[in-house]
Amino acid sequence: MSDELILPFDSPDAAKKPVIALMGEFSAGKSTLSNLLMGGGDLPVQVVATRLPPVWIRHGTGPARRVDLAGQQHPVDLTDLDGLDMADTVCLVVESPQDILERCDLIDMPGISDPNMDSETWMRLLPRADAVLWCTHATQAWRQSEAAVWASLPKKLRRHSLLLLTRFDKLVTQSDRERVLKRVRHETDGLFCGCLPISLTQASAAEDDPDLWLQSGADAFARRFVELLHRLERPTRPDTPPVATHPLQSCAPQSAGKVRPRRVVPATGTRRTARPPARESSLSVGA
Ligand SMILES: Nc1nc2c(ncn2[C@@H]2O[C@H](COP(=O)(O)OP(=O)(O)O)[C@@H](O)[C@H]2O)c(=O)[nH]1
Ligand SMILES: [Mg+2]
Repeated sequence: MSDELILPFDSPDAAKKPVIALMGEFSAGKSTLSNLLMGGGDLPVQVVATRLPPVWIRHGTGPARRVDLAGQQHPVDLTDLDGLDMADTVCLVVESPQDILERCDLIDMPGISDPNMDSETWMRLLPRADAVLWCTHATQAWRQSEAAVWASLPKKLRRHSLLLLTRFDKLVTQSDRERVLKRVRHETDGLFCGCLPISLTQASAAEDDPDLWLQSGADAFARRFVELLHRLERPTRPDTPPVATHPLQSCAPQSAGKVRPRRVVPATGTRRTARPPARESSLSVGA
């Protein structure tokens, strides 16, 4: 894997935000997860379509563009991606003013086994990732193809990456949930810093329903994700104030143990300490 690639938005390491790659098989929920992280998202719908190169999502309000292999940027029409020159595309860059993007960049990767997408396409961007959120279908979780790809990726990613058992709502009985979670946790022991069940569709539908948010597993995930970002944040220049926002504040408990779904609120000033461990949700069997 070469890191000779030059990206137009490369910045000195000290000023770099953590880069979080969303990976997994086709249809595992990567784009749904990126929408959830964006708080419902305002990305054009085409960007969550299939058969796309990696989509690098950054903070800003600039137009979408394509980055070619030489690091040059070209305007791109997100409503008409059919003619995209995949062979000469490193990624699409999409900007959004969402608060979470003040804390990290997201890369929505193509499916790992996508027959229409050379794995080189996403492999070449991986050296840029500080952590991976790996989505695996709960009903067929942690296939050999996933284990093989993950084993081939840099070991340093393991310390900060989370495995998400998506579509956990598809496992109906509690015993199935416990069985699958136990098996996957056993099989991936030491390969991720956490393995969490989540229903992305329930979480997306939770809106202002704190119970559904908790039940979906999103609350537990949000806590772990905030912890992860906190660990990954690099010190910026000494005269730079600490990060101004705290993403996924939804996980902050309110009185009576309630949570506030997907609100992003300003931080109180200093950088926060690690968050308390996740509370149990109905999906998180023995987290
Ligand atoms: N029931 C259920 N459906 C999900 C969940 N996550 C994603 N989906 C659905 O699975 C399909 C593929 O999701 P998508 O995010 O596009 O997958 P991607 O190919 O990994 O980006 C979409 O129809 C989603 O609504 C989940 O947790 N539960
Ligand atoms: Mg997708």
